[in-house]
Amino acid sequence: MTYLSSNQLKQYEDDGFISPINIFSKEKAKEIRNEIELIENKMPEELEKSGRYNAHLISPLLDEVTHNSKILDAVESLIGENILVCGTTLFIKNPNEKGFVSYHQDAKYIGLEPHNWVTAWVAITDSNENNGCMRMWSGSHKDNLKEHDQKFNEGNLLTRGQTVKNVPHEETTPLVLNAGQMSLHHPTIVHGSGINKSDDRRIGFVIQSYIGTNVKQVLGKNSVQLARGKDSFNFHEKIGRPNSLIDKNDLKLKKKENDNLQEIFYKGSNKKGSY
Ligand SMILES: O=C(O)CCC(=O)C(=O)O
Repeated sequence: MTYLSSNQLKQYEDDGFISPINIFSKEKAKEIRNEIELIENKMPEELEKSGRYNAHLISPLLDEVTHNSKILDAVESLIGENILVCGTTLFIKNPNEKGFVSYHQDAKYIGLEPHNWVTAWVAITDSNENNGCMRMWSGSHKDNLKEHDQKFNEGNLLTRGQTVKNVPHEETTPLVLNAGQMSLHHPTIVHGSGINKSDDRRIGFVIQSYIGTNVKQVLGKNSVQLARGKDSFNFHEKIGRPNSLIDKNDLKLKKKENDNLQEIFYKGSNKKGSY
């Protein structure tokens, strides 16, 4: 099944991303935002810092997004019919905070090889130039992996402040999305985002990433969910889907997964420097 037109497939090949893609209504997006904020209110630390990873394991609505058939149809057109969910991240930028994401390539630090995977960025709120939407360096996915500085800079939402130098910011494309739309991006495209200058939150729920069953984790270990098709490679441990909202056992599983992820994200880190 495909949810993408031939123009969109060409956009992915030429530019390294596809945007925007309609997935669900604004009303559904609001319902999801409410569930995220309910978790934040009940358990203030649960979605902060490294807690922002794998919220789909404790939120039935984020789980529903992760396994949404329109998203999976689109993903299938890019990586094939056997699809695993490797993890998710909530990228939240609150107004009056200095959160930004430096220009980087996901494939540089995620450890997923070969690059038969794709990242889906789902807008839970509108995302635009004023509130710090993602910006893509079109065509940069065709180059080799670039050197990244590790800046550990304040406000940077990346664990090590991984930064590609000399990105022509003026030439990058802003991915403007309405709540309920998504973009898809290639593992090697250079991308980043600026700070939120609006007076509301910018919330992106990112499936990072959907991987083909032939993809290995070469920097550590992380578990996966089967999203579609079958897995005849069995490279990864499989985990289930949430029992209910912030279930006790699901919270433990999320913690375990996120501890493993920290290992991967800090691998190769030599404090400040390049890699
Ligand atoms: O949400 C953002 O601003 C950046 C997200 C990102 O870098 C990603 O999804 O790979």
